[in-house]
Amino acid sequence: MVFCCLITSFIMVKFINPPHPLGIKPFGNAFLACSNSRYNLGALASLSDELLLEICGFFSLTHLLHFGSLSKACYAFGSAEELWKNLVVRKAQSDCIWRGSWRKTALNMTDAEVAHIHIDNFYSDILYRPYMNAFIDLSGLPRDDTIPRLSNLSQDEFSTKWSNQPFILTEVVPKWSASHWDIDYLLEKHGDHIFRAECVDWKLRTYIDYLRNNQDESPLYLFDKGFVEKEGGTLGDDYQSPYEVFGRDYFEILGADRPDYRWLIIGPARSGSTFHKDPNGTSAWNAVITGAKFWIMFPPNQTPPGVFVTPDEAEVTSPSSIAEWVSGFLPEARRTGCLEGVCHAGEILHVPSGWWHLVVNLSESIAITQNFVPEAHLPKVLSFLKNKPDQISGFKDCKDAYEEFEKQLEHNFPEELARAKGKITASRGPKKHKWNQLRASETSMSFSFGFADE
Ligand SMILES: O=C(O)CCC(=O)C(=O)O
Ligand SMILES: [Fe+2]
Repeated sequence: MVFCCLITSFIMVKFINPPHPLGIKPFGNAFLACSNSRYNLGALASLSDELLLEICGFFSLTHLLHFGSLSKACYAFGSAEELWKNLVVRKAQSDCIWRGSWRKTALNMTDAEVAHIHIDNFYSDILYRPYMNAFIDLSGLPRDDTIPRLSNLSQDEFSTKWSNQPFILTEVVPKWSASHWDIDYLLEKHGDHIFRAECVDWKLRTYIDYLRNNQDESPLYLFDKGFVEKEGGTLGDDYQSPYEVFGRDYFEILGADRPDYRWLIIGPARSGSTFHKDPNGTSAWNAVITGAKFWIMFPPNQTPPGVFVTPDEAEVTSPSSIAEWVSGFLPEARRTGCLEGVCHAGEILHVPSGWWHLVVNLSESIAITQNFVPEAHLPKVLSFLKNKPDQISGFKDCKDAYEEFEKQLEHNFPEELARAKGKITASRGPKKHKWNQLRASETSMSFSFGFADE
């Protein structure tokens, strides 16, 4: 596979390149090949691979099956897993049985029923790449831990020194009994209960079958915000206000009206979260119960390489998968100075308000994350709720989140509210004429018009 290098040569991260199960090769190989089975597509051969896949995306299950039986080249397109995934997701069955691939699941096929077809001389990056990305070698990712690792921290140290810094707490034992959770325990308690994993609501049992047997480039990630209240209630019993280090969470005063704030997270190796900032200006802790997570973090004002954001940060665009970002941009991220580290089972990572983060599970993992508002970030959260109402998320019925939060703070914590408002005003500084603003930024005078990452 000499010309694999055409698409993989610029990739610094190691991939174990197994042959594609249908024999599809990276496009570069076509330049030295004597024949190309793409021409079996007939008139369709003039369309780009992207367009062909797009068209196949409109087919029903039966039409996709028929299209795939027209020729080997049609079979190559008609077997693309993303097409079958869409069909399964559209059907939205909570009692779906995972069969090891999206195609087999959609067609409810066992391995014995699958035809073994080999397509010679077929070259396509768009069909080969997702398969290659599923074989990223994660063990080569972690380098030096640049996220500080602290064995312990007092509430006071957190609020005075660390509320703006990522860190990993290594020895703080949470006040919960979730530390004994593992997949078998969760299956026993909740195997037949429905959990949310991105675009599907599946029985936990089905999700675990998927987790243990899939070759997706970006495996579905179980991210369930209702785990504490889940029927049977045992997860809720195990989960009592876990960490003192982070102090008071000011969103607690919103009671049942607070936005979504805690999630059970389960995923296989390779699953994870692409670059984002946490919602509503909140901070978060993320506690790993089993497995290990690799974190890359950037401060609020430093947009990660390969990530594009609109000026108001309402829209974030980044490569389609974590493997794609890692292979294309990790070296540059390291050059520009990201923070990185591995959070192991029993450890908790702190995500300060506004920090960019990308997370990838190095192995099958269970974690819990909770978002909170420490006093140090009250000004940021208030500013966010006031200035970005269109980006507020996770509130249920609250009409004006800012007004409600301000009212509750006024009632319960008037001094903290006054201090926060004072900081917001101070950070805006005196109003300046546009010309003076421009001069100030040109001469690098320290002058800010709002919170740095707003
Ligand atoms: O565990 C993960 O994938 C990351 C979740 C996350 O983004 C967070 O805890 O803020
Ligand atoms: Fe996050």
